Amino acid sequence: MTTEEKPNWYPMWKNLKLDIQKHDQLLGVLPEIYEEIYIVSQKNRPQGMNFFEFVVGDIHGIRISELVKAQQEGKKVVATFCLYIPDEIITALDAIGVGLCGGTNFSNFASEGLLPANTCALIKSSLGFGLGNICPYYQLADLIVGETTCDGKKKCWEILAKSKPVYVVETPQCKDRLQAREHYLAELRALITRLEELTKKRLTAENLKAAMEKMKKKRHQLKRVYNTRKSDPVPISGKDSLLVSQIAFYDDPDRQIQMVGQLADELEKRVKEGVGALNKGAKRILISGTPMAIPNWKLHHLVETKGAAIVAEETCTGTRYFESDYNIKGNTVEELLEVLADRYMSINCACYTPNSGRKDDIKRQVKEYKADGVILYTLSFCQPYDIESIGLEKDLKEQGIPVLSINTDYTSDDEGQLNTRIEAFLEML
Ligand code: BJ8
Repeated sequence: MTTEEKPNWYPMWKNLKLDIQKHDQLLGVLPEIYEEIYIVSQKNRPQGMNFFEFVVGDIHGIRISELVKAQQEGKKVVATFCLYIPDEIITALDAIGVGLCGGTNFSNFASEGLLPANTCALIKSSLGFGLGNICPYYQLADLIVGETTCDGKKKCWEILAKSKPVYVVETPQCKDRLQAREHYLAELRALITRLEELTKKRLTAENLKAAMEKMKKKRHQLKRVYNTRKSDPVPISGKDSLLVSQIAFYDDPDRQIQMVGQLADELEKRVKEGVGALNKGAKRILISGTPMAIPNWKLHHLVETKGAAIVAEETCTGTRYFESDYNIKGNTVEELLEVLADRYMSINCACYTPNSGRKDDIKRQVKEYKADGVILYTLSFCQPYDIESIGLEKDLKEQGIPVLSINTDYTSDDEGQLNTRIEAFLEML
């Protein structure tokens, strides 16, 4: 099977003749996409991006060796797909958490026949990565922890469970209710029991507190990077910043604290010196919507190659990942779990009803990041975000905020149409 028989992702895929079912060939492909799609047209990049470039170029290299070594030493690898599964609990039990996802359609062949055609690209891609044995992170996972957010993911766990141990956390649907908090807490306790069985470790107030401190520091460094994007000129492109967030999901947290921290130092210096990755006065765009998993850089590429700057992403691969914070208060596991529950349930995902907090987040971020306009980004067939985008578009426009709604997938089929719409939107700002 060649890529020519498959839907294209970006035009370069048409020229690649490789057997996409062969994992070793795929290892060489990601850096190639990265070179062709990612690097092109990026200027005046921060030096600190060298590390992140290395990590994405080596996506199946050093980190995978580290995970293999850790497993040989008795540690467990726990894979998750959603922000509502607390990294703190996994880390406290001395396991390694990796956020899995899928940002390309080259893995779809492996999920064909298992999912309806009108399934969101992220689910198709993620399942394909797992079932097609393409992604070594799936292969290494000792346990996959799913959740009951959207319907597509709920059904996806049943399919994945045929080939991997899967545990599903029942996340609540109406988070504003008191019983939703109690339910989430009960689900976290059940998750802890499952993870304690897996790791043969016990969750204590001490190890949980230490993990909370680590995750807090990691998110703080990402927040520093995002804060620098509030300046004009932006010291880092949206594309680079997105890559930094994407890598945060699978790289070692201690290394992330160090390397994202170093990048933030450099960006803060750039801000003081007025150094930009895009021109001063460039149109400033806030993206809001569905997550963008590696190597989904499509929208950032299309917007920033037109000279505009993406200044923030109100997505799970953006501000939703790090904005909610906590004060680490409490001396018992129960008290700390309550702090965690409040932190996680304050993330505003469209899978909740109602989800009015997201609208407030977008309006606040438009001000904070001085955005000239908002692009509402929805992966095709993602009903929760698709439906929310209609009301959001109307509401933001009424507030005088220019909005462009984009519904797309991982193919390049709509690239011409998107270019026209984005150009018209930027001209209008
Ligand atoms: S907290 S956004 S990571 S659920 S795009 S698979 S919603 S059909 S990813 Fe998500 Fe957690 Fe929410 Fe974030 Fe379903 Fe939509 Fe696909 Fe999605």
